[in-house]
Amino acid sequence: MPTAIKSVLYVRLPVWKIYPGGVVYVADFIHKQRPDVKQTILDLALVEKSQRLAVLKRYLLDLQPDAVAFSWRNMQTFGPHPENDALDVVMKYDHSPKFQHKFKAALSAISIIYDYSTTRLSNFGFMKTVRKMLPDTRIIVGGTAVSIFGNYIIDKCPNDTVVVIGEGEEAMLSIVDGFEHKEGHFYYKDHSGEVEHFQSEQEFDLLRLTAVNFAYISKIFPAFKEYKDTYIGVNTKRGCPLSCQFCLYNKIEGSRQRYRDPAEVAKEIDVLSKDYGMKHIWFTDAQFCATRRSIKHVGMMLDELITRKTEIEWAAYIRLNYVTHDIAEKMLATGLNSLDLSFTGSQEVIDTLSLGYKLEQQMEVFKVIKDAGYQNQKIKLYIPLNAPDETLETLQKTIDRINELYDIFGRENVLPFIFFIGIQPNTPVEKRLKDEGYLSKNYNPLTLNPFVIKRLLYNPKPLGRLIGRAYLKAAESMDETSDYIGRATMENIEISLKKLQEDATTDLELLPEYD
Ligand code: B12
Ligand code: SF4
Repeated sequence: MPTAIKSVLYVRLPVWKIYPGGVVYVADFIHKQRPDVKQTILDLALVEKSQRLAVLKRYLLDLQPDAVAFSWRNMQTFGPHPENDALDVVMKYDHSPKFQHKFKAALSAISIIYDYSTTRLSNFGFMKTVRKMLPDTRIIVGGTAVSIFGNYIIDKCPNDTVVVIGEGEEAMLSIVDGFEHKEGHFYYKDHSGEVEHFQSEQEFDLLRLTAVNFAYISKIFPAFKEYKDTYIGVNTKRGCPLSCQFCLYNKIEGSRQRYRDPAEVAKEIDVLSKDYGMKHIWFTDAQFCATRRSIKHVGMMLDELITRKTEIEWAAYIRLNYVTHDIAEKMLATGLNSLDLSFTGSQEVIDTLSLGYKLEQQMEVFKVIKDAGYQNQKIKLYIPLNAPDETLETLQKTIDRINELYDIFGRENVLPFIFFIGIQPNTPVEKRLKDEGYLSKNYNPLTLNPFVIKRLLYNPKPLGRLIGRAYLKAAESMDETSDYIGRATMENIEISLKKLQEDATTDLELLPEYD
């Protein structure tokens, strides 16, 4: 007879402090379906590194849970940008003409990789500790890292572990119910170490995800209040039907967009704001405005927030194509704090990356947002600089478009993020770069080899050098009075492009060293 689980300890594995939205949704769903199950959330992101193992052991001894459910968010975090040290390290190592800079960068790289590998080992160590202290407890591991690297993780887990891929609600419910009637998508390593792979036909119906009961959550997760002044993740939908070449969100969440009830989403946010003083919301949808249909849903949800007079500031990954004047007004009225979007100023690069929109239309929508009551919100441009097929001409086009955005919104409000394509497993761009020989056919995406890791941040020659040196020059001149590093980098690129034009050459080797 399968034994139903009576108690679950959720352990959120360490990350840089960020609200653990995934675990909260899973625990809330289980509580609504099986209110008798006793649940506790331990968030190791909030525990000193040196104390984590001891705290976990104490929880295991005190609670003796029937199941320990780990949530693993990040595993391969190399998607650096100007607010992340790793970008500086890679740039200096690859493009600084100064030996001492390269040497220091190499040392920093060793320490970043050491940290990266020890975090991974210690996470598996936590699972082994559970197995040792509580041999009959079922171990479950879920979260985005697991959704991407599930078969690697199942290999390293102790026996009797379920590794849940993608959404956790249904899989967790079937585990809690005794794991006889299986649901969701998972790998199960049984008591003898044999691995079973299961994927149910049905996708989770998001209408079942009603507003989180935060009164319950704050009881089982007392550290919840420590997130008061951070961005709280709220899901309004899951899935993305688009297929941008570098992206795997559509694989993590599925390609069919499914929606929550807009009134339930608004209620969730209203409670966060009014009862818990949590006023910063990040809509953690893979894409907040992907399609015409999803824009309607966004509109309904924003209407609900307006009716409730909910006071928040919010952000999300936003595509502009379908944003109308009416939607823009609602976005601004409900507290849009920044516009975070992928941006390139060249239709050629948009098409190469299959981003699926027209640049001209996107530029028009920027003006619509300006006219709809824009008030100095930041415009954050995640620029896939030096993407495959980028040329001197496409770079110049991007600079021209950014200059247009400075004119529309004011230079100080536009933040070009120097962002490169991070090559991710099973994406079209990965396939292309394997076919072209840039990556070896059997490279390991979780390698600790710094030279392969560096290649996964796609910034190849010859433009890589021009961009790298423009960035380093900008970084070197930074002080509190300086321009934002992304803007300064784009300006340096523009200066280099002008120089090439004056010299009537496309030979990048002829550019002077930056110092
Ligand atoms: C929104 C988002 C952000 C926002 C987050 C805002 C916020 N306050 O929450 C911002 C922009 C800040 C951000 C930053 C970063 N992010 Co991010 N982000 C996402 C995104 C799009 C959604 C994550 C999310 O919250 N989803 C909604 C919640 C409800 O879902 P969930 O957490 O996945 O939980 C579900 C399942 O995973 C599962 N589950 C989770 N835990 C458990 C536990 C158990 C036991 C079970 C059964 C199931 C389960 O069930 C949950 C409900 O169904 C994902 C991509 C994606 N589409 O998933 C990337 C993603 C998570 N990010 C990623 C990365 C790398 C980062 C950064 C490191 C980037 C960088 N270099 O700076 C930083 C790190 C931030 C940090 N402190 O850790 C990676 C992580 C995986 C990896 N490659 O290692 C992802 C997958 C994107 C990618 N390209 O690979 N991110
Ligand atoms: S729209 Fe966003 S989430 Fe969807 S495939 Fe493109 S990059 Fe990924």
